[in-house]
Amino acid sequence: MSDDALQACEKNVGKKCASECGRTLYIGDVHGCADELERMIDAFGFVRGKDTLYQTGDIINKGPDIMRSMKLVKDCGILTVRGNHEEHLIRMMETPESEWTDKQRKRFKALSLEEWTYIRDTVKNWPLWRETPHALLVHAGLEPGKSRLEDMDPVVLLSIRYWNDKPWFEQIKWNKRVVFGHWAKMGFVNIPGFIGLDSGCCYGKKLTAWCPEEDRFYEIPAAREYTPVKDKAKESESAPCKVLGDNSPNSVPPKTFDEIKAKIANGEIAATDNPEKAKISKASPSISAEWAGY
Ligand SMILES: [Mn+2]
Repeated sequence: MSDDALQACEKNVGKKCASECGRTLYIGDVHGCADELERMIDAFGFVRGKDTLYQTGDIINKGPDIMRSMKLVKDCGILTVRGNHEEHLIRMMETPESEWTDKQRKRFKALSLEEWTYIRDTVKNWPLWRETPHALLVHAGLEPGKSRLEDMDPVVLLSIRYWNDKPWFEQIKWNKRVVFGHWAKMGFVNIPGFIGLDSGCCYGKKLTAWCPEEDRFYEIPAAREYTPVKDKAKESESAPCKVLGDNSPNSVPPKTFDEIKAKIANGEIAATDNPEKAKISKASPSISAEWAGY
């Protein structure tokens, strides 16, 4: 920084001076990849008390070091939003253990009850979205057809990818840039009005971040593949169908993820009399399948 700029900056102490004095970094989905998160913060040259860090949610699960990721969030004052994984944890801990799925049981074994309780109590305070100076920050995306965030279903904000078979961001006009994560398979997105930062670090790809002041993206390659990319269809082949109260003796449980999505799309297993929920099921069966336990 030039001397003049520095002086101007010092005169402005207490005023907004972000472009000279502080920078901002928006970081994608971490999923327990604490090494890569730490290297990202170093690569950016984060200065405590001066720079601001944001993150797209999904700090927990999948990767090797969930507690250390949580600690970095706390120690660096990272401003996060809630991801679907954090939301699932909150809801799971409100559910009796006897009702947990095998997948939930397996995930829970990664840490102690005390650790999960600490995480749950922390992530409960994470908002579904943040209005920041440069963008609207949200975990997955926005619900097409609605203009107010308050009117959007939280489940959609946390889980949307496709909506009527097209990416959600092709169906949204927003008055501000939207920064999101969640969609590792789509990967890095940088189109006018939208920045998608989940580049699949836990799948051995990379952690991506955006600095608006420098108009620059940062990338940290994953040290290794921490978790395999799962084939949801295969995974659900033997999964019992516990979808939304379908206990009729003649019901045949769906065998594949596509089958589940199809059944939800044509209303067979999305037993809901809530028209808003029914609309979501139709436009994005994956969202309903995920929240029904798949
Ligand atoms: Mn997610």
